[in-house]
Amino acid sequence: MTILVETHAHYRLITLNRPERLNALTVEMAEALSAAFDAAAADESCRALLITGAGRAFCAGQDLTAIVGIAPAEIGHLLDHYNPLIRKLRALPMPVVCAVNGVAAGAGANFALACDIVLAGQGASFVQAFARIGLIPDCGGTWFLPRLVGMACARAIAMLAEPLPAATAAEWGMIWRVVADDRLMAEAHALAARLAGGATRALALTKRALDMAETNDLDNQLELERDLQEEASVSPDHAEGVRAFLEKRPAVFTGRRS
Ligand code: LHQ
Repeated sequence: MTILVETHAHYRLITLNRPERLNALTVEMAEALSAAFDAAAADESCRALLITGAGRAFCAGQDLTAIVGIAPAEIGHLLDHYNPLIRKLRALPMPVVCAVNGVAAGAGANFALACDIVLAGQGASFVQAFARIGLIPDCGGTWFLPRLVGMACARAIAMLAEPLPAATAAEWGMIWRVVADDRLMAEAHALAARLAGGATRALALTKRALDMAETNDLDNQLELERDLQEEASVSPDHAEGVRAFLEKRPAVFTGRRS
């Protein structure tokens, strides 16, 4: 199995599972991930996702042994299998946590950056390996990187293709936090569980609003916030949140979408 899916209370753990190849991506794996995202989106009781890698790496990007023999002009078409994944991940109606447990290279690095909250172990690193093999950063890399770290750092990260240690990635704002390697999964599970207990509809709409802010001007963003706030305000979790505040007790959110 190229991925493993484990169900926890209100969230799912997806583990990239080709450790002997540092979890390098194949079309089969992309299809399995796509099906796992669809299943999560269709299940109202799934209120967060946690993604990590098996073994010592997070993901080494495209499996380079799988592109041997493919006509160069066809290689771009491989992205027809990966681009839908990035789109699906961004559109998932729940927060996605990524626990980067080791090296994240090429498309593997950008797959991590596409997630909502990225935690990394101290020993993890991010490598935009593409330049080393005469390719350009894909899977959203050229979009995510400048937005996360600014154009000056994005250019150097993309063109030099040097491993960026997790601590530097956090310092530069590329990821949320670095934790000790032996604490990574405990912290990541705690974060996923906490998000899964949140007001899921509001979190999904927050994700959408922040994504739209990347391209909207302020006027359009204000309009969007009004529309999305209307959607959030009719959710049962909004009513519960206000009730809990007035009754001076912790809110118990259900994540029900209506
Ligand atoms: C691998 C891989 C790998 C196969 C390690 N494939 N076996 C491009 C094309 C078209 C469309 C779709 O999108 C893309 C996007 C991309 O992702 S292009 C970028 C592809 N990725 C890379 O160029 C990274 C290649 N890997 C590396 O640079 C290193 O392996 C890293 C820095 C990830 C880790 O280095 P080490 O920790 O020193 O490990 P290693 O190199 O010894 O790798 C361990 C094994 O994993 C080894 O196999 P072996 O049989 O010798 O034990 C590697 O061959 C294999 N492996 N990455 N992408």
